[in-house]
Order: sequence, then C-alpha cells, then structure tokens
Amino acid sequence: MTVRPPRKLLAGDALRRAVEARARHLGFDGFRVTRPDAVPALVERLPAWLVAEHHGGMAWMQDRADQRADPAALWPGVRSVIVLSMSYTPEESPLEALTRPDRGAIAAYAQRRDYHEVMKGKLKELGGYLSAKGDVRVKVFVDTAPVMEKPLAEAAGLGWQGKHTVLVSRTHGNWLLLGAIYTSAELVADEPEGDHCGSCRRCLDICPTNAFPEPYRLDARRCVSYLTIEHQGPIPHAFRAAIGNRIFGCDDCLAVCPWNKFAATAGEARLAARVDLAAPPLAELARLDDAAFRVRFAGTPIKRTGRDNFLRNVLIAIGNSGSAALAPEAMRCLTDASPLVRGAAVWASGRLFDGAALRIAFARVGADETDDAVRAEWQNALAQHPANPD
Ligand code: B12
Ligand code: SF4
Ligand code: SF4
Repeated sequence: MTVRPPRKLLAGDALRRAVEARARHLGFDGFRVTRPDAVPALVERLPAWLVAEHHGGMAWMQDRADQRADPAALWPGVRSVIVLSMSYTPEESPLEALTRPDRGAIAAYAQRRDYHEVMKGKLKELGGYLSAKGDVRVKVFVDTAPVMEKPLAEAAGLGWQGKHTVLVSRTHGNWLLLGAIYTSAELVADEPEGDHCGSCRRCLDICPTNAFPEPYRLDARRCVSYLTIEHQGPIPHAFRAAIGNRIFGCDDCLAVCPWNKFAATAGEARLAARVDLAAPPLAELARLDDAAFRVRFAGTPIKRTGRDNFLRNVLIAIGNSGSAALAPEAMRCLTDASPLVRGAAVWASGRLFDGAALRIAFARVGADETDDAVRAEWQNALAQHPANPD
C-alpha cells in the first residue's frame, strides 16, 4: 500500500502568487483582489439607478438587487473577491463600420466567441486550482450572476469606471471583459485605481442617442446596446434613426477613449474576431431564417438574442441605409411570420419606398394585417407619405 504525502497547502501571499501565475497562464490579462465590502456606495447607487428606471426592461437587474450591491449578501462566506480581465482590442476602429450603410455594425465583443463561455471555463479552472491549493471555498461569476463587476474591478485596481461607466485601464484601454471569483480565502487586497478621465468627455459627446444623463451615469433605455440586445418588442421610434446601421450593440463611446492607445491588439486566441462578422451585408442578414441564423451565429453572443430580434435590428438598419437596392429586402420581410419583423419591415419600407410604392405594398400585404402593433406601424408609415399632401 502506498501512503500519499499530505497535500501542501498554501495561504496568504504564497497562495495569491500561485493563483495569479495560474491566471496569467490561463490567458487572463488582469488579476486583482479586493475586499467584499470595498464599495459601500453600491448599496445606494444601484437602487438609485433602478428607481430612476434606467435599467429599462432588464427586470433581472432588480431581482436580488441587495445581493448585487453587496457581495456578502450573495454569499456570507466571501472574504476576498478576485477580479479578472481579458482583453479583446479590435484591430480596426469600430467606427469604420458605421461608414458603410449597406452593412451591419456589430459590437467588437460580439464578433467573436461568446466571452461567457470562454471566461467561465477558465474561471472554473482557476477557482478549482485556488480551492485545491488553499483548501478554501470559491464561487465563479461572469456577467450573469448578481455581481457588480465594474465597481469591484475599480476597487481592486484593475482600472477605473470612466465617464461612460465602463472600466478603463491604463494598460489595456476599455477593451476588457470582466469576471470575478468570490472566495473564503483571506487574500491580500490591492489598492483601488484613481480616475484618469480628467476634463475629457469624448465618450459623452459621441453617444448617438444621448444616453448619459450626466457623466458616470447611463440611462440604458436610451443606449443602442440595450435597444439592440436587451430590449424586447419594437424599438421605440424616437431612437430608430439614431441607431444607424448598428445591428448588435454599440462601441461608439468605447472607440473614442484616448486610453485605448495603450491597448495591445493580441489577446486570448479563443476570443479572436471572426472575419465574417466584421461588417456583414444587410441584404444577406435579412434573409436568415431561424435555422440559418443559428448556424451563422453559433457560439457568439448574437445567438442568444434570437432570430426575430436580430432581424428587427437588421431592418432598422435597412431603413436607415438610404439604399434603394435594399428596398426588396424590406419588401420581402413585410410578410415574415414574426409580427416584430413585419413591423420593422414596414418602418424600413416607409423610409425607402416612395408614397405610391408604399400604398401598393399596403394594398397587397398590409390591408389584411391582424397584429395591432404592425397595423400601427402601417398607419404611421402611410401618414409620412400622404396621398394628397395638399
Ligand atoms: C446591465 C449591463 C449592461 C446594460 C447597462 C450598462 C450599464 N452601464 O449599466 C447595457 C445593456 C446598456 C450594457 C451595455 C454594454 N455593456 Co454591459 N453589462 C451589464 C451588466 C450585466 C451589469 C452592469 C451594472 O451593474 N449596471 C448597473 C449600474 C448602476 O452600474 P454601473 O454602470 O457600475 O453604475 C455606476 C455608476 O452609475 C456609478 N455612479 C452613479 N452615480 C455616480 C456619481 C459619480 C460622481 C460617480 C463617480 C459614479 C457614479 O455608480 C454605479 C455603481 O458603480 C455587466 C456585467 C456585470 N454583472 O457587472 C455588463 C458589463 C458592464 N457590460 C460590458 C460591456 C462590454 C458592455 C458594452 C460595451 C457592450 C457593447 N459594445 O454593446 C456596452 C457598453 C455601454 C456602456 N456605456 O455602459 C462589460 C464591461 C467591461 C468593462 N471594461 O467595464 C461588462 C462588465 C460585462 C463583462 N463581464 O465583461 N451592459
Ligand atoms: S454604447 Fe453607444 S448608445 Fe450606449 S452609451 Fe455608448 S455610445 Fe451611447
Ligand atoms: S473617453 Fe475620456 S471621459 Fe470617456 S472614459 Fe475615456 S478618458 Fe474618460
């Protein structure tokens, strides 16, 4: 019988060093530690954001808000919070895609494998390592749990929350994705990073929908990222023109941050961008049925939004394209099985067709419409093209 030597456990500094080395090996660019009670202001700031209804339809932000604002309320056993970042700096400025109205602009983070998948696997591995080396308990989070990753990352010194509210780092700019590990281990905490925005307000000024009521505060209901990814149902009319050709997310406020000049382009290989998602032709996307949508966006964050929401966005972009060549795509979608898609197609048709063509289309496919929201879209589009303007 062989007797195994007792497992050598690590603690304190030695444990932290070992876990940090492992995190680098796994491809994390940033590794910092903070205390669970490092951001007491969250207990007031999150409810203030929710009371102002800046979360829009993201009801899940309200669920378990007490746990979101306080790590110890989520898990009383937490003693340290490890915050990790992974860089995804785009090769080309995301603003370039906005100059091609017949193509769709997709946010840089979504042009690649879903970071939830990529980071979750690595966080689990790192958590397992920490747990075994220190004989401690761990819980890993990326995005979906009630955890406020940005303020925790700021408290841990990974960067600071810029005026656009996203975490900016002096070494990686704002092209960073975040994840967190809560642990029962007592690890030495890092110092927070100070704010380096100074008098700059580039991110605030470029926002196409005026989504910042003030610096450091975002009204998600106005944000293109929210409207194209999270919002269910028709996109409010007030924002459709400003959305332009952004069909999934928005990078404008991130793209202009001057700290990006320090960001290195090489990142985790599994987060490499897919060339076919850089600026896909709108005409191609408008033809996707459910099966083709799933195949095309397999493994990316886009898949989760579903075909109908995505087509809704594509049709808004088609309506904004000013391209007569795209009018047949809008026309075809007027008879789509989804009322959400039909409604957006009516709006796009109203923007691309002349009055006579719109009335012909209405007589052919719109007059029998049964869905109230789509009927309202028709009324609105026809009202923009009165038969007798006098
Ligand atoms: C909900 C959410 C959204 C919402 C709302 C965004 C928001 N700013 O809250 C929407 C759908 C709009 C969104 C969009 C995006 N998101 Co998002 N989102 C989240 C999520 C799930 C929660 C964020 C949250 O807690 N919001 C609640 C508000 C209240 O928190 P806050 O922004 O920190 O608000 C602070 C300020 O208001 C501040 N504050 C209030 N008053 C005052 C006053 C002063 C003086 C000061 C200094 C501060 C201050 O205090 C609050 C608390 O710190 C996180 C993941 C997570 N679990 O953390 C990802 C996350 C924030 N998103 C991320 C990304 C990448 C994006 C997009 C870039 C995607 C895209 N390209 O389309 C955009 C960026 C838009 C933007 N400018 O924020 C990353 C950001 C990484 C980073 N470097 O920070 C995260 C962390 C996901 C991840 N795991 O990597 N997102
Ligand atoms: S992501 Fe776009 S719409 Fe949202 S706040 Fe930034 S610039 Fe404005
Ligand atoms: S663009 Fe300017 S104000 Fe906005 S986060 Fe970057 S440094 Fe701060």
